Amino acid sequence: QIFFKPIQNTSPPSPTKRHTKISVIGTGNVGMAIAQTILTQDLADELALVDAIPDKLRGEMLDLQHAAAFLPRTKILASTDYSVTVGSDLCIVTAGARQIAGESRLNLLQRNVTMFQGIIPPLARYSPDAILMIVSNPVDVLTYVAWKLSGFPSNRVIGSGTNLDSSRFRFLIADHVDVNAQDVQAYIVGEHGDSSVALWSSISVGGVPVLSFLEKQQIPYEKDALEKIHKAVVESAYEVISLKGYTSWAIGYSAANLARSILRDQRKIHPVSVLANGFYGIGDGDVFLSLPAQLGRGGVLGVTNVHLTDEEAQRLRNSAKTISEVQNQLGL
Ligand code: 6V0
Repeated sequence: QIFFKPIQNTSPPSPTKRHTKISVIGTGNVGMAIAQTILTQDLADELALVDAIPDKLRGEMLDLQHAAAFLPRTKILASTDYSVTVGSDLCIVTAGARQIAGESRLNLLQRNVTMFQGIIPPLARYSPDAILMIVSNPVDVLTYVAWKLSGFPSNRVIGSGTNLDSSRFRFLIADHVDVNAQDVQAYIVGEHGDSSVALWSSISVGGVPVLSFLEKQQIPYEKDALEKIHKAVVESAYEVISLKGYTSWAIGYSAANLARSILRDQRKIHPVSVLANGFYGIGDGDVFLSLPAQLGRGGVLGVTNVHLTDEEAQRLRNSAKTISEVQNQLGL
């Protein structure tokens, strides 16, 4: 009112422009990489940050707010109290316990489950219509845990899953044939991490299906060479962690990429962790793992019926079995 004289008799703001709110839970390396990508890509009108450590949280909020002059306008809030997340369209959970030296994976998981018991119910209470995106590891099991604890329908609970693994895969193939990674279509599905499944028959470069092209041209290729690329994808996360201590930038872009597809109703297909029962012969118990899923404002809109070889389908079912066995030990 001091600097601007309001214009009288203007029409009310257009009702078609929705106010979009994203909450990020856990402001560690991953949470902050996601937050800053969301800001630079102008994905939200309001961004709420939550963490258990108040000083670090306030420091991160101020640091981001100080970039306001260089960014699209976004209101940034932060609190250790979940009321700050009220009315979110999308809640991204990155909070995770750090592995203690000598601790088993199962024990670490159990600690993360206890942590989720304090995170998911208040998130669901304050934003009953939100979509939950889980990033914390082990992401497939924790997405299942979030689904159970939230009481949300499964289409509104998604794990970031192998969207990142697939991006690493596309980068390696693109690097190999010297093209833009955005022109490479390739999916890794299944469990995020060690037992993930590369869908070789799905690879195309600029619309050309690679394996059938090689076969038609009678260009020999070694199955071993393909396996090596997949192995490099699996090992790349370990390599980054051994070199810089954590991974952040790629998961930041990966999660923001999913946020865009969801909030802007892009209906794009992403390999993400979804409730997988009934797809590709996966049947024993409720299990979340990554399948190529179409994402939009309603969350998961459907799962693509990609062609899997018998071996790929079997590997996927093995992945499901491994995840299901871990879940059964949690007593949820
Ligand atoms: P980090 O830097 O230790 O950050 C974790 C954050 O969580 C810290 O700021 C903690 O204070 C906070 N936190 C701990 N307990 C709570 C709680 N109860 N409530 C709210 N906040 C809490 O870890 P980093 O950011 O590197 O990783 C976070 C998680 O992401 C880990 O589980 C990683 O394994 C996982 N990642 C998942 C990836 C994926 O592709 N799905 C990729 C990279 C990392």
